[in-house]
Amino acid sequence: MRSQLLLLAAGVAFVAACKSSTSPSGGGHSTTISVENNFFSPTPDTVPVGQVTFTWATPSNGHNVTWLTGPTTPGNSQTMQSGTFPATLQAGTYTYHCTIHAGMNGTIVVQ
Ligand SMILES: [Cu+2]
Repeated sequence: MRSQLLLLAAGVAFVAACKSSTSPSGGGHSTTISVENNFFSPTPDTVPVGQVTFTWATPSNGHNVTWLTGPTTPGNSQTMQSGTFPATLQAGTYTYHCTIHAGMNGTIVVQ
């Protein structure tokens, strides 16, 4: 049990180190975007036309998805502490943020 906890702690530390990078080579190709404290992952995210689903990681400070720019304006989410939020996207580049946490921004490139 103790060794499992240590492994978990090491994994969390590794992920945290990755997230601190601002390298433009970061990003992903996932139709599921995690809403973390206080960042979105992956971002930038490259996906096909269609639906993406934001999934709140818990425990959550409470976050929302509010669209900023893009070829269409999907509805915004409520501020939530758990759950999921779907959005249907057209081709183009979308930007969004959480209105509560400065710097909690995301980009989705829809191809
Ligand atoms: Cu937030």
